[in-house]
Amino acid sequence: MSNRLKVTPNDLSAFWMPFTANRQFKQAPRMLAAAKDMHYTTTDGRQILDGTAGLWCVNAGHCRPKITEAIQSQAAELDYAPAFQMGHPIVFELANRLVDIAPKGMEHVFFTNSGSESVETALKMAIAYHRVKGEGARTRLIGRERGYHGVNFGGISVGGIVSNRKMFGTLLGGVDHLPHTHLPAKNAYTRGEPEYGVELANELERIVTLHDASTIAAVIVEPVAGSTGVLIPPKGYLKKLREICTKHGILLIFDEVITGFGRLGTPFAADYFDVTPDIITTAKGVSNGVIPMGAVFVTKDIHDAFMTGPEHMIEFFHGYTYSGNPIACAAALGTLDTYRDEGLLTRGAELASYWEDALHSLKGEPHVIDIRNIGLIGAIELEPIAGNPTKRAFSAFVKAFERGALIRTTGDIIALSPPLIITKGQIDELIDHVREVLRMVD
Ligand code: PXG
Repeated sequence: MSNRLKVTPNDLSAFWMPFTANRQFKQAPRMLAAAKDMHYTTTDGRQILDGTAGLWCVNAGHCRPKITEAIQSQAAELDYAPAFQMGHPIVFELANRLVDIAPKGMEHVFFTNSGSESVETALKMAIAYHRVKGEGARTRLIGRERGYHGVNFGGISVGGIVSNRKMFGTLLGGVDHLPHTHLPAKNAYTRGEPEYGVELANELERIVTLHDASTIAAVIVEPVAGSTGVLIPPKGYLKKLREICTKHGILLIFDEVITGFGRLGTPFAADYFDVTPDIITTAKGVSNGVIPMGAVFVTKDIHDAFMTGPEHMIEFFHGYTYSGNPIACAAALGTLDTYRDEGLLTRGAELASYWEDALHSLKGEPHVIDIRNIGLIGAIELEPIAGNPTKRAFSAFVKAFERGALIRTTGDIIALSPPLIITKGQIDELIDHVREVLRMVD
């Protein structure tokens, strides 16, 4: 560890931390100084088992050599190239490599710098697509309750997490929401996809009847809702959504920012559920979280619809200064090499049943009211403390960190999503940490 990293800053006030209880944190900071493979090292030298792949992004584990080396050499060779009206070779190489592993039908890639930007890009593409096809009245966007699509205005408008919305005014107009699919009374302790709830997809028909299909551009859902606390789609639900969208000429967007790049044991959730959307938004795992990057996959039909008009004209008035940044591309190529060489995009499938059994062994532990899992994702829902929601899970998070495990909580739900390199022994270790903290918290 370099000396620079050993120094703990003594004034924490200048940095306004994102999605953080700033005052609590600054009283008792949890500082990470280094990372390798499955572990973080804290500034006081403790090893922390990473149960969350950072924030669902470090799918290949930490400080992997191919990624580190790719970034280092790219930074010394071509640091930045203008993203508009100019190109550089590896952004094209990366797009091809991504299309090669993408679900069938996804033939083009648009680069962004985050999941939030991928979502905004997809929503704008959907609306503009209908317009270039001569259906400019199709502007409505349909999201889902409890959905998380990042923090920009489009994303929070189609999203369905109230605390992310209520402070920010009127949001985008012309948005409606499907009901969420969480049915604990019927589906608690389901292993994998729940039995009950496919009929909730029919709510889309009701929304279409209300607004008329001719006004609706797209439906956006997370195939597995992550941030809200891991909601796994009921059997047949996503297929049903696909059918209804196709019937009414509505684009289906899968937000795979979390599920993309091996999280479910398949390269993408579209592969897992055998449902092909029209647009897939990704970020996080595309570059192993190491350099910010997002990628939006689209079908040939969508891409080609824009390729009309005079050839010197820009076809899509959208893009970011850092779209396809060379160093981010190098990181992504190093990431894809690591995934390929270690079989990580399908490793989750080999571990899924072990993971499932380990998680469900927590049934009966104090406060547990539901356990859910799919691929290498798990959630343990806790009974909230009466009058003090989120406190119990937050205490579990703090205690787990003190014991040596990084877990993630949202509301009173513990969410787990380890790097895809985790061993069976480390799965046992992680679950034992959770078991112990459940026995410790009030
Ligand atoms: N869509 C989905 C489905 C996401 O999960 C985003 C968009 C936004 O990505 P960016 O890169 O703009 O943050 C996300 C992000 C958590 C957690 O603990 C989840 C996310 C981010 C941070 C924490 O559940 N998801």
